[in-house]
Amino acid sequence: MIQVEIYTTRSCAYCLAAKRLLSRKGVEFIEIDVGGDAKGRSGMVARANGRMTVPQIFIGPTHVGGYDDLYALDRAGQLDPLLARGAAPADADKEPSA
Ligand SMILES: N[C@@H](CCC(=O)N[C@@H](CS)C(=O)NCC(=O)O)C(=O)O
Repeated sequence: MIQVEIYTTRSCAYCLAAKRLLSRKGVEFIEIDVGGDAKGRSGMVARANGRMTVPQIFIGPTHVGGYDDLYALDRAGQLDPLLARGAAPADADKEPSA
């Protein structure tokens, strides 16, 4: 299965929601807790094209974005194919929401 990574902090409702959505789908993920980890956080920001909020979710090479983006992908029927193949969805180059 494709590698799924999620940057989180402990007190983050959006992180919990994202993890629940992934878990409901039976997806295993690597959680990177950047709470109190300034170096980890700046690594996340660099990797996430400047986005500073948690969660930041990566599916294989694809930067999905935050929970809203994950949810929108799922609603659009694009999350399962992405999880299955790890390729970028057709509109992956669009500007993600904040
Ligand atoms: N729209 C974003 C909202 C994410 C968000 O606001 N996350 C909060 C924590 S739950 C955050 O990162 N706040 C700033 C911070 O913790 O530094 C998403 O769906 O992921």
